[in-house]
Amino acid sequence: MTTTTTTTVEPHSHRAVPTAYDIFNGDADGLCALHQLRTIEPCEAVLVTGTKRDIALFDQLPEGLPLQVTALDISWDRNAHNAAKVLNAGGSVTYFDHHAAQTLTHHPRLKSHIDTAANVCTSILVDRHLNGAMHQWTIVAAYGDNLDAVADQMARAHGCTAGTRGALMQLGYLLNYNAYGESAEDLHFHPAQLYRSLHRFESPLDFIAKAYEYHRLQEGHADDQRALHDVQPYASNQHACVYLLPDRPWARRLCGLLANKLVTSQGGRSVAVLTPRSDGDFLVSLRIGKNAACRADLFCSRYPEGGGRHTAGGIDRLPPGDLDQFINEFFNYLQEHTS
Ligand SMILES: [Mn+2]
Repeated sequence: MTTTTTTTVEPHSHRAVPTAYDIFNGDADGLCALHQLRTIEPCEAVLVTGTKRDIALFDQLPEGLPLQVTALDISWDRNAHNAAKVLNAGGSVTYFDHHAAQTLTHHPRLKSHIDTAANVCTSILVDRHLNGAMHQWTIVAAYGDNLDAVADQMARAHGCTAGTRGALMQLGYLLNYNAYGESAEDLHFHPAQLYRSLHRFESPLDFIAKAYEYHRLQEGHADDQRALHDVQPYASNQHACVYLLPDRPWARRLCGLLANKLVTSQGGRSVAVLTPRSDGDFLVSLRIGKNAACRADLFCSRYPEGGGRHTAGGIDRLPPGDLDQFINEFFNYLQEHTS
């Protein structure tokens, strides 16, 4: 039996075309930032979000309309071109972010709250804007964005008990974990769904105690950790280990976090984690261990879709035929830069 769904548009509908858009990174920081902002400054907006790697979200906006866009936790530089289109069409843009913004310009309808200091995340910028009205969610976001020392300090200043601090940390970690995957299909929850769930809770402790989504994330994370137990290095020497993960959603969720975890447990050795993409190529997450005096971004940028930061880099696409050569080059690079 076939079921057909039809949408009927009322000819004299007074419903306006939506013009307000909230666009945000689907990680802990993006979720917590929008939740705080929309609890204190409510707005019926269309949500645009995705995985942690989906940064160029302005691409998804309709063109040529005077939209009212609020953007959170996505780099200005990656969206500058399409943000300018919104402004040129008569729209307005409010921007909260802590990533690269070297191309930031002034415009009468652009309100930017951008600070690229290492000790802030987007939720901290929203927290400043709202005078700390929902501070516990900022603490969750800081833990989720790997700003543990900043989060600890905020939790102490806020008078959190050790138990509360631990719970907020775990929530930040799990919200962040949910955002990792090649596409939204790999995630336990689409970040828009996770946002709608947590937006019902003024206190993160109530979300932890009552939300189905929180318990599902705890279970999903535990299942993924069990799957990881069977993973062995594909190749290794005294300088580095290379891991090849199976073609499974859990592997695409964990690859970035796994690389972070492995590099701290390998006695200073460097690590590359290769995860099969849905198109057959590999995604590479690479971390330089403390024994080596070299840079992950410099090594990764030898490859067409590679880049990153000093200690953490990645290659978006490595053809399987290049696997052996990649391993040789990685091992040689570390050999040259380890005393
Ligand atoms: Mn962030």
